[in-house]
Amino acid sequence: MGGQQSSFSQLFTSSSRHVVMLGLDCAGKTTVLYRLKLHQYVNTVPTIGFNCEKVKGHIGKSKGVSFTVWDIGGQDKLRPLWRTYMHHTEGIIYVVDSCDDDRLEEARVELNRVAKNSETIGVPILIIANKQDLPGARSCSQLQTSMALHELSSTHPWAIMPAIAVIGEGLHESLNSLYELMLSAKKASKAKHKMQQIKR
Ligand code: G3D
Ligand code: MG
Repeated sequence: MGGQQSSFSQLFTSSSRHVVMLGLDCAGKTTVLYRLKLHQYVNTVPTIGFNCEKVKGHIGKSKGVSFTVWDIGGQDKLRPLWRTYMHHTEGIIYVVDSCDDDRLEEARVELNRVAKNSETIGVPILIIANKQDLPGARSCSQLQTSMALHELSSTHPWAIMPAIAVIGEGLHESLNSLYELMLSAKKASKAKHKMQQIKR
């Protein structure tokens, strides 16, 4: 199931919110995408390049809202590609394997790199603390501390949500949480623009 199968003419419509999903390889990004899209578990293979799907929000403010979600391959040799997909994105989902203590530092460094990229400044970031079903999974508050998420606050609205992508738990809640951040960011930017106009 690859992005190549998607119709590009359908993807680039303003009626759909552009969201990029990033994270290390094996964090569960492709599982998240196809759970959101198909409401079933899809046996994934390592993503070479990207997958892209249109997904509809199911709950809260995101209910009925259409999202175009890009799932970008997370292997280290593919990470330079992330930059390309961050252009014009309205929201970022960053998936973390909550059990993979050995790679938590790598996940923190990569998230930091994303946050420092000038293309993403001000873009809301929703961190998914995935694989909460596994023994030893770190809680959201533990990840918040160990990944120093407070450092994001100066440049990005952000939130962290727990999930079990294999059964779909927490995914629509996460999408809704991202959408709420996107709405607040839009409101704040509109207000700032208005203030600047008044000052002139
Ligand atoms: P990626 O796209 O980020 O590289 P994938 O990750 O979606 O391909 O998932 C990597 C592996 O993690 C897959 O297992 C997948 O089933 C598993 N996984 C994803 N989400 C969860 C979860 O919530 N809980 C558990 N226990 N496993 C999860 P395989 O065995 O196919 O490599
Ligand atoms: Mg993948």
